[in-house]
Amino acid sequence: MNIVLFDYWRSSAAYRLRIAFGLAGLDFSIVPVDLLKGEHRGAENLLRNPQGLVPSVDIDGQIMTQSLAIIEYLDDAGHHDFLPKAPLARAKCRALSYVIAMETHPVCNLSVAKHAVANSGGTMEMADWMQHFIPKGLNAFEAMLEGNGPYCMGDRITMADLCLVPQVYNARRWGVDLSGLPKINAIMENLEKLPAVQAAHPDRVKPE
Ligand SMILES: N[C@@H](CCC(=O)N[C@@H](CS)C(=O)NCC(=O)O)C(=O)O
Repeated sequence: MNIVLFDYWRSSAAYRLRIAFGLAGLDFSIVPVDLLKGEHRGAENLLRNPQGLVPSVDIDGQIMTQSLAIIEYLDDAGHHDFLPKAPLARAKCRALSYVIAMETHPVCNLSVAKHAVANSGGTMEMADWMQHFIPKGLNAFEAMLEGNGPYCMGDRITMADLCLVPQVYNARRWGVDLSGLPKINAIMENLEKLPAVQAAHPDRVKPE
């Protein structure tokens, strides 16, 4: 299988996929798309990703977008189990994932946050925006965690963990206080021991 990830090192959604490929033992190459230079809005990226976002993935010539859809594809296609098999647990895993990927991450997207700050009349900085929205999501995520780990859905790493790692990275980056989230902190400690999670860290893939 030939996999190319069109990646931005600090993109949460791309980070999810780097962890997924690593855990699945799938080799992939990276083509950087620099968000700071606006490359995501360029013609080449729009052909791959009409939303003008990263990541996109080319798997054996098939271009795919939307990180959660790609993670579910890897599960459906039998490359790695990223969701529990039982329908109820599967739904709960998706619910945790969506708290981050559908409610928290989209409002903290660079273009959204920049727009809000630019129109705040100087009353708000980027960190204020992040420190408002990231805790909302992570507090809910913490409350929804049912077991005692070691991972979000118990013994196996799932899509929910793949969503959590980049969101916590962002929380730390923006100075969000995570001290009131004991379950998340314990799960992160377990996840951060894994070579696939370590290898996917933004600092490890940041272009020179
Ligand atoms: N739901 C999409 C989200 C993709 C997304 O929001 N990508 C961000 C980086 S994490 C992006 O390209 N942002 C560019 C911008 O905001 O202009 C996915 O999961 O793939």
